[in-house]
Order: sequence, then structure tokens, then C-alpha cells
Amino acid sequence: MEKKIALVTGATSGIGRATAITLAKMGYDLIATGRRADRLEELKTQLPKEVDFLPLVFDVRDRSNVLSMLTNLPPSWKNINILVNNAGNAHGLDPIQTGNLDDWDAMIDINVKGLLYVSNAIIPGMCERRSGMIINIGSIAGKEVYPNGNVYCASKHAVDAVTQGMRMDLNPFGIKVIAIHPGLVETEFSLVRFKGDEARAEKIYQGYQPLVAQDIADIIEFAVTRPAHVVLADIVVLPTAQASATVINKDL
Ligand code: NDP
Ligand code: 8X3
Repeated sequence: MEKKIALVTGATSGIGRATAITLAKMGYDLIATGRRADRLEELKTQLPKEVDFLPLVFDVRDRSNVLSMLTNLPPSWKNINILVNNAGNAHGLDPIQTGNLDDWDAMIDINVKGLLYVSNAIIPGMCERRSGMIINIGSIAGKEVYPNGNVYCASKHAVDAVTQGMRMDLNPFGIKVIAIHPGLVETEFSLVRFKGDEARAEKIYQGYQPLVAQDIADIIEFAVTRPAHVVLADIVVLPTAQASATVINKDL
């Protein structure tokens, strides 16, 4: 059988981890990235034995490292069929007037520039082969802005814009470009946003049924298995209890 390869960024947790396992179960050999090497080791234990696994530990902010790692992949790993640009987080939830510059840097550098660095390394090969699929994980925060979401929302609006641009520029090469914009998904996202404050993070998901990471992985599986002439270009997925970024029917 022909080798099929998927690269998932941010595969150490949440949506990326669930997506990595799902794609591996579908038969994709897997390049999984993140900063936490131990989590990538643990991920390996969840994969079918017959799937090849290449863990890559890097910070997507480190431009030269990202480019050198991804442009110098072993020959058997170079022909990536699916790139899932998932790595990202919110840092802080503060009004703009008291925003923290380090948080702003992190969100722009990881969610936007990191996605661009990884894409820059992978897209030329897809163009050469005139095939491939890029799945960018946006957010409802890329479709709407909510109070105190300012820079995180800006970063995800940027992901939305970059995705649309990719779809246009890569259209002549037959590369499918897909954006998935989830609402509230219970992952480590809020723990990171609130800098380890577990009680505050847990509260975000109380009083309703949030999405779980596997819900997004299932949508990715569906998107990936569409026939050659079909692309699920832009998908917003919310918990049933959520009507917009700010309207959530909580039973509290
Ligand atoms: P998690 O915090 O569970 O996972 C985030 C992943 O991103 C981790 O694997 C983390 O790996 C990786 N990551 C973060 N920063 C870096 C970095 N500097 N370099 C490399 N990897 C990094 O959150 P989610 O699974 O929820 O988030 C995944 C994506 O989904 C993000 O883009 C997020 O914005 C988006 N999203 C999440 C929603 C939610 O409600 N949870 C809703 C909408 C979109 P490590 O720490 O090991 O580096
Ligand atoms: C994550 C969802 O609503 O916290 O992107 O921004 S939200």
C-alpha cells in the first residue's frame, strides 16, 4: 500500500492529539510535533503498531529551527499528504487597556507566525507534487470578536485570512485548504489561557456539554475522506449549547 503521511502540529494535547490518533488509525504515518517530548512519547503508545511515527520536538516560534527540521526531513517522510496546523493557544483574557505584551507576543508568534513557518516549509513540496491537504484550526474567535478576546481573536482572524489566501494561491496546484473553526472544546486550552488556574479553567466548561477534542478529530476524518472533487472549505462547529462566541446556554 502507498505510504500516506500526515503532519499534526500541537499533537501533545487536546485537538491535535485526538487528530493525530485518528489519522494514524486511518492508516496515515504520523509526524507529530509539540514542545513536550514526554507527551509525544505517550502519544506513540496510543498509535496502531503498523503506523510509522516521527516525533519532532520544537517550538513553532523558533523560525530557524522549524524550517531546518521540516525542510530536512528524512527522505521517506518528505511527501506529506496532510498538514494539520493546530498548534496554538490563548494567553490571557484581559481588556486591551491592561493587556500583557508577553501574552500578545505569544499569541501572534504561535498562532499566526508559527502556522506560517510550518506552512512555508511544507507547501513547496505539495506544490511540486501538485497534491496535498492543509487543515488550519481556526476558531469561532476568528469569526467573531468577544470582550477581552482582542488579540486572541485577532490571531484567529489572521488564521481565517491566511487560510482564504492559501486556498486561492494553492488552487492551481489542486491542494485542498480547509479551515475548522471550533467553539468551546474542553482541552488544556483554558488551563493555558488562565496560566494554570485550574478552577477558573474548569468553570469555562461547567453547566453545559462542551465539545471534546474527538469531535474535531471526527470532522477532520470526514473532511479528509471526501472525494477528490470535494473540499470542506470552511467549517464552524459549536457545542449545541453555544449560539455564538458569547451566547452560551448554561444550566448554572
Ligand atoms: P491544548 O492546550 O490542549 O493544545 C495546544 C497544543 O498546541 C499543544 O499540543 C501544545 O503543545 C501546542 N503548542 C502551543 N504552543 C506551542 C508552541 N509555542 N510551539 C509548539 N507547539 C505549541 O489546546 P487545544 O487542543 O484546544 O488547541 C488546539 C488548537 O485549537 C489551537 O490552535 C486553539 O487555538 C484551537 N481552538 C481551541 C478551542 C478550544 O475551545 N479548546 C476552540 C477553537 C480553537 P506543547 O505545549 O507541547 O508545545
Ligand atoms: C477557543 C474558543 O471561545 O475561547 O478558540 O475563543 S474561545
